[in-house]
Amino acid sequence: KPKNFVDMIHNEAYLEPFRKGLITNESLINDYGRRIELLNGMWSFTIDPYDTCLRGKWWQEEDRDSRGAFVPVDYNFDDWELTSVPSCINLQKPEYFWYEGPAVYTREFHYYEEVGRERVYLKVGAVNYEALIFINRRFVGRHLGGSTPMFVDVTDYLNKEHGNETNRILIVTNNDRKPTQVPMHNTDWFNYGGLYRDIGLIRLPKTFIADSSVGLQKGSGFKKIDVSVTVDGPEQSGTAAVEIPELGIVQTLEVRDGKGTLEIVAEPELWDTDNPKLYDVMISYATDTLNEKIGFREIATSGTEILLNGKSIKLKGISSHEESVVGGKTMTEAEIRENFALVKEMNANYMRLAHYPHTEKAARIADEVGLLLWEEIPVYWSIAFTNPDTYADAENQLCEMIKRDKNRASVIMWSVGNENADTDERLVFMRKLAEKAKEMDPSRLVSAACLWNKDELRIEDRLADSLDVMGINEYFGWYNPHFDDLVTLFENSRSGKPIVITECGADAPFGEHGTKDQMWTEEYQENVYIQQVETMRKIDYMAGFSPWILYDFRCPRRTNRYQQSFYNRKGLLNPDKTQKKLAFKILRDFYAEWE
Ligand code: GCB
Repeated sequence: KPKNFVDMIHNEAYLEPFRKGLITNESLINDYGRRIELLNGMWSFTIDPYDTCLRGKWWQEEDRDSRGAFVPVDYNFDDWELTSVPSCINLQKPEYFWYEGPAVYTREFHYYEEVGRERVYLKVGAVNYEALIFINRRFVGRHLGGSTPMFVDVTDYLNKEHGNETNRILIVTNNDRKPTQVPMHNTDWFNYGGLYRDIGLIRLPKTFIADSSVGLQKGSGFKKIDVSVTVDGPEQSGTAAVEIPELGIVQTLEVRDGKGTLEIVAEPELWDTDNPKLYDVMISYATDTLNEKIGFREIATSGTEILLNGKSIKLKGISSHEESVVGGKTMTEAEIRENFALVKEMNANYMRLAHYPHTEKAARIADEVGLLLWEEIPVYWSIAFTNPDTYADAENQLCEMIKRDKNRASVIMWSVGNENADTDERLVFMRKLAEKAKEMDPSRLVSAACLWNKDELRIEDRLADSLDVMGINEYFGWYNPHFDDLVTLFENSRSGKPIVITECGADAPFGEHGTKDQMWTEEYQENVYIQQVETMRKIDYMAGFSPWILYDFRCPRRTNRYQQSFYNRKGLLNPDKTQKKLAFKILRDFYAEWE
């Protein structure tokens, strides 16, 4: 608590207690199948551009004066406005639209302890970019990274009396853009802020299954399933049980020092995009049981081909941001399903979830409907590649994404970045990330959306040696006017590994018509797609395609008043997805026959 007024307004050390490095997640992170008691709903809220909450230590709520008023005198959570959680600050009121900076959310809740489930984790689905969590006047933890969840053990922070005692949670969010963050201060998307995914409590027994992976063993001829389990709590050694009722599997697994693995001989029906078969899998240990739905499939490469379950497959896809005109980054399940239905309508089987981890609900739904996914961390453009804190932040986001989604059959690729110039510093930084992804998950492919050699018109990037699949962003017909150069680029690049065109496209607001030579018209965009797919047809080593982008998205950099009005217009649909542009059909027809 500040000693006096002068201290409070002048003391710039107010942030120090919270900035002791990066607080990474505790062991639990994949909460699939866990019951979550949501703390969503109406929260007291204020934007706090001058960081007054942290300076004045409002979270300590310590004193009341002789009148019963909070000290410092001029704040009271109950007098703040209410906002609904989850949501993006910027869409709550017109005057918050361009807001970037600190904000404070707080609410009270009751908590009654349940015998046998005494441990409690708080899950914060996502906060962009920094979250400082306080419960009952104590600092609980900090999370960095705008798109991955935070799980923290709050057992010792809660009031568990069976009386009327309440608990107060207070979260300071901050979506300031900074050159040392991941992404840095300059991107091509809107910087929504706030507590924008679900938040809630997860009750667990004292010893619980903190992590598990279940999947087909790579190279086993689709005949073996690998299971691994990590437990947390006092019972570090014992026996876990694994059941897959539909396959008649009931087996045990020995856990020693908190870890155990098991190889099961089985021939499950394989998951693929036409037959997204999921099995119920139950893992139990001590008094804890975890239920997952798992699809068994194998993803691999051979030469320039990508193989799904041993068969060559073309990734017919489209890129997408996580955005809705109504909710910003807060996407409803219905909106995710709507996007996936559009992808299916396009005869596609694949989606690039750009440029940061989307909600885990996306991969869960993709498992169910049968779509392949590329997931990515926001190592975008010119990251502070020489800064060790920036690396730690990037790696943390990568690990959180992999831990969160590693049991999803739909996810086939981890991407470690997008359009980063091929410098020595970047090579060191991103190679380390690629190696980390491989070490954590050898069963999936690692990629990045790379630049290419513009002088020699050749697909060339030193990071390629560390990647399974090479992604290429190219904008022939838009940023680069000479379409013939694409043919030369492909001819000059005899790749030894699969290449996916991760981006290409052109801007056109829906309803803007003209000739195919007039930029910013649907006809121009359509013609770019026509030329692009004609060229693609001639290239035998092309393994996938995910043009930019399914629908138009908000972007502060796009300032052209008539054509853009703060939207990137490279979508195949308009921002609310009610209208398809002409190019949609070109891609749909191409995918119907591309083999
Ligand atoms: C790119 C970026 C993407 C942009 C796009 C564009 O290469 O990867 O984030 O939005 O170009 O429209 O310029």
